[in-house]
Amino acid sequence: HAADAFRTDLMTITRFVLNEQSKHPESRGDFSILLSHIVLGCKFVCAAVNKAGLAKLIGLAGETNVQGEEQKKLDVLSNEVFVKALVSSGRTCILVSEEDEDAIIVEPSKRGKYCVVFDPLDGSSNIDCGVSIGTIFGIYMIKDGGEPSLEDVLQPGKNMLAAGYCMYGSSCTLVLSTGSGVNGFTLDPSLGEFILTHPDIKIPKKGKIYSVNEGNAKNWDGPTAKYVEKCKFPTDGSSAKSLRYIGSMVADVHRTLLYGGVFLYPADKKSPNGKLRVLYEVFPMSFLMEQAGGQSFTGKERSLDLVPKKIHERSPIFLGSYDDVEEIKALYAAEENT
Ligand code: P6P
Repeated sequence: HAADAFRTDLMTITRFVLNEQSKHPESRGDFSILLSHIVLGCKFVCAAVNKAGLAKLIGLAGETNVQGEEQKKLDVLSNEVFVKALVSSGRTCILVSEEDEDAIIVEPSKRGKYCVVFDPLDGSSNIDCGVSIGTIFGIYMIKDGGEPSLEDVLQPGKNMLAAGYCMYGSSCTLVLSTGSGVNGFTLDPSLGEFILTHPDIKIPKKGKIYSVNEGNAKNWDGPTAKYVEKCKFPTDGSSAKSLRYIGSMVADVHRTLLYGGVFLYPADKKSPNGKLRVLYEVFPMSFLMEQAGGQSFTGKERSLDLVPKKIHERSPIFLGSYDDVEEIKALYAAEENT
């Protein structure tokens, strides 16, 4: 009846983060303040993405809208929003964005102890056709209290304190882990609040879906080719897996997290390190997968063990259901031993 329409005990992301903080009595709340600024950025981008079709925000910078204002491309706009939100939080000291060639060192008066790596609008090439896109982020603690430097962000993914993504699609869903499990929140536009809708997400141990760009098949290495062959023509009597590939990492990973299966962006002859970026695509998604009971592999090692040398370096990635990734690891190990 009517009372159910308005659940009164709303678990908002703000309340959730403060609950997490209360588990660390020594905490001064810096982390909660940082996360609240990331959430603000996501709300802004969500509104901008939803308006894009109407306000001609789509397409190349330089277009002018009905007010004759110079329009920024959505990913440029999103980047500015996140950089400003993170700097104004007063809790960051160095930022790495997919949109900026160089790391951003925060001015001394606004510095905090966290380093944030992010892709403000991943998959933005899909905006014009309405495919879901997203923001991906990861958070490190500065290595030592000194002057912030690249050493503070060239840390292995296993050192991340938190990671998450916000997917802008039919609804706006923020998936977050602060190191003790994964939780999903959906934006209620009438409240302007992210509400806990997916508590304690766990990825199925094994899945029936594989997700890869088959168009690159001619360039794959042996183990990847063998694994995809097994998905299509299983030899153990199991049914073939379904192929689902959206071409927007946040959407493909979100489906993998909820439904199970495996997402691959392998190395190939053209791109020996694959396409996806270590700091703000591979690490955050791998962090979430492990926290949800899945795993992530680069073809050589556990993705989170990788130590990046450059802030925009790439790595192959195989992530998803634990058992599915185990199969891929076995194929790469077998190749090692030949
Ligand atoms: P391909 C989008 O451009 C992106 O960076 C990821 O979001 C996505 O997973 C990947 O590239 C798709 O790449 O080569 O399959 O089009």
